[in-house]
Amino acid sequence: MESTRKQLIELLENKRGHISGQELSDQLDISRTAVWKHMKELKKDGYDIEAVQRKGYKIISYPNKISGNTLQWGLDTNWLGSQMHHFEQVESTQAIGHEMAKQGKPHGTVIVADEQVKGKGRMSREWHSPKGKGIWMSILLRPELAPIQAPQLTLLAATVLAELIDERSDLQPQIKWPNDILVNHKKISGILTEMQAEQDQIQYVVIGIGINVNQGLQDIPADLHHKASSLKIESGQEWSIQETVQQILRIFEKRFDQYLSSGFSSVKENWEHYGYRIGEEVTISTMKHSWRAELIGIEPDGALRAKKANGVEEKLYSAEIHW
Ligand code: BT5
Repeated sequence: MESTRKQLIELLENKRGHISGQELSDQLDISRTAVWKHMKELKKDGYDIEAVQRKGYKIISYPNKISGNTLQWGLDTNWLGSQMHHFEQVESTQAIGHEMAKQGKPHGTVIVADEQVKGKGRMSREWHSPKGKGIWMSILLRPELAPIQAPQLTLLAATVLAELIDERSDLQPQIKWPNDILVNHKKISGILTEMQAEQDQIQYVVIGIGINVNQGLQDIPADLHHKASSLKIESGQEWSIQETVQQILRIFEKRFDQYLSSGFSSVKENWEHYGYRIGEEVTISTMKHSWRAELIGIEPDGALRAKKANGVEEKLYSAEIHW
């Protein structure tokens, strides 16, 4: 996203020594006062900027804290993240997503928090979201889709995260239907899609994405050790939260636009590429029943297709999978 702020950073970065206020004002075509105001904002966002009389400005160090501004710098999307709201601590970014939707915030608004104290999973389960260790983010969308299509957005988000991990590392991400991203059989990430809809039209959707990024084992509750992990534990290195958020948004925008223009088939293909235990026998359970079946893939509408031992195939819209 081109903004004066972004251009200002680039000018500061590209100059070896100091760059004068006059030069910045000429190049950016803004007043000296405006330059000074931007500098104040940069400092607020954690940039350490040296200002020397008659020489000008120079970046001494970059922020290591995230803000709405730092998340937007270097973000090369067209609409996703055009409004970026960052919070240090929230109960849940989902709740804020709903509030912002009701306030009329636009399609593509993104909410990111350093910490959630009431992070939630599906069916009111808890989502552990420790401070500064992961990506706790909600995306507000206002798509012209029917409510029945909303689950497809969960699958789309899952493919985006799998693609990101695939692009950025040697890890082999897999998607466990419908919303878990696994690496080495452990859950790294979960997605929660919530919507407000009229009978045949979605008003808005809030897609919640939780990714365990830089947790060590000690940052993961003991009762989850057997089934949860983080990108850092699995890859052996720290990941930049800021860059990772930006990459997710870039891939998300691309895949979402593609989905709107050419339908669910591209998502389906991508999903099946990463699908976990496809072709294998698993246990499927709903509130009432539990049975063994072979996972076949997903349907053109996103439902899970499975085959029972007696050969009968079934379509599932909500269920849990175990093995
Ligand atoms: C999910 O639910 O996987 C959806 C998680 C969505 C979290 C995001 S973070 C941003 C946004 N704001 C929110 O408040 N939520 C969204 P589900 O499939 O129901 O899985 C929940 C289960 O995963 C829990 O019951 C635990 O067993 C396990 N779990 C909890 N925290 C975890 C974590 N950090 N990593 C891996 N597993 C976890």
